[in-house]
Amino acid sequence: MAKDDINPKSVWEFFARDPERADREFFGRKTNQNRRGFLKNTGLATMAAMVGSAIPFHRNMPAGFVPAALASEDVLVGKDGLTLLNDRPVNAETPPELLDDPITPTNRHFIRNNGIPPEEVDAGTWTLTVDGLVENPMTLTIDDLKSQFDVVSMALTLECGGNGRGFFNPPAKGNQWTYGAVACSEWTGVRLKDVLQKAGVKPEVVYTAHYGADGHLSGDPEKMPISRGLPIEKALTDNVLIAFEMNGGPLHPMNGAPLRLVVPGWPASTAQKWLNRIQLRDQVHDGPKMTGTSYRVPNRPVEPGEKVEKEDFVIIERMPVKSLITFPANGASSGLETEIRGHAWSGDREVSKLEISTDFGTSWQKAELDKPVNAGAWQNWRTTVTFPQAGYYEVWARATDSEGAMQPFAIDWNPKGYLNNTMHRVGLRVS
Ligand SMILES: Nc1nc2c(c(=O)[nH]1)N[C@H]1C(S)=C(S)[C@@H](COP(=O)(O)O)O[C@H]1N2
Ligand SMILES: [Mo]
Repeated sequence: MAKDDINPKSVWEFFARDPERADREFFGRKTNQNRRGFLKNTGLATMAAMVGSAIPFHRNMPAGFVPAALASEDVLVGKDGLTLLNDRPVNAETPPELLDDPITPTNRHFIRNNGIPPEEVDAGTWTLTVDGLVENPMTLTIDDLKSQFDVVSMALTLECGGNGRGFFNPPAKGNQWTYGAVACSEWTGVRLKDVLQKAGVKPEVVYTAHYGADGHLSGDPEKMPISRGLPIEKALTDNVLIAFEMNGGPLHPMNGAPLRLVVPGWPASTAQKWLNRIQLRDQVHDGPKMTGTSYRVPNRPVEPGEKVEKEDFVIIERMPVKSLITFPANGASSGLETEIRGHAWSGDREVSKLEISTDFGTSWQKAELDKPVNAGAWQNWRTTVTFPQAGYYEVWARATDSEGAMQPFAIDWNPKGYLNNTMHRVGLRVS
């Protein structure tokens, strides 16, 4: 990397891959025994220019790090108000009150990365290979996808399997998502089904395998951060898309530009970003994050903290019934009367009822609940509540789906902290 083509993104990327080398090459900083690197004049000037100010305590800076202001602002370019959980890899969630729109704008869609996104993507030359157990293996450009298949737009809900993990006790390792690893944007693309059918699905196929262009955190080009798949029956449903647009514009770079899968209602880990290959297999796919205990839960209820044997874990398929209160925000002040609103969803099913309680679950009132705009979209709901007097209240929301499944009050614990669909609670100060 030449010093004169500095831009924050590439600086950040470089530091993310190999901080000590980046320090050395970028700022001419050498790491000594006590791991503190002194910036030389040019390096110091460069860093100061990037953070927009002189750095009085620069001698105290440890080696191999990116100034926090630079890192956090930089990785969330094009996002608005997201909470950064982690910057290597980048993981950011959306506070519930910023998910208030019926359709999630691109700048509010959460980011869940397992690796390092590809640096330079060119939608014009990007290709998707469809191979494995197909009659006609194909390699298609995005223009080929647009010209050879029906282009469709759908609002589709993506939720990380680990959304809500932060509330598990005993805690589970991994990103401590609270509420906001979920979104419902409008995606434009072609149906996975149409592409697979054109390629010709051989009778022995049981599973898909998805591959993307992001790099492993170790920098090892032989390793992939994640490669998951779907049972072929799910892959052939109508609302699994290969998407090249999001909310009528390009995909955000962190949400998989220029091409990704969108798999509504299933753990969003199945929705490969920076998609460049789909392979059909005659066995359950065994890529990274597909095996072991990744995206798996015990095949039976377990005690909190219980040790579960690997062979007792099953792959998560549909996501459970859940809802979110997006207005008012937790901790807000309100008058005696206020509107309450949010969204509800249940993987592969419809939500049939949304109720709210303002008296800690003693009584429940039904909210007005919209039909999904299409299968796979979350459902918007709203209601007005009148509080009997001033004071502190909690609004709780619970959804019930078409099969009668209802959100629980307490977490059904599992070792990896998946599938937390407990009721959302919002505290209000009423005056
Ligand atoms: N190539 C690739 N695809 C990926 C991932 C990834 O790290 N790399 N993360 C997956 C996970 S775990 C989730 S929850 C969703 C998140 O999608 P988003 O970042 O667009 O919100 O992308 C999935 N697809
Ligand atoms: Mo995820």
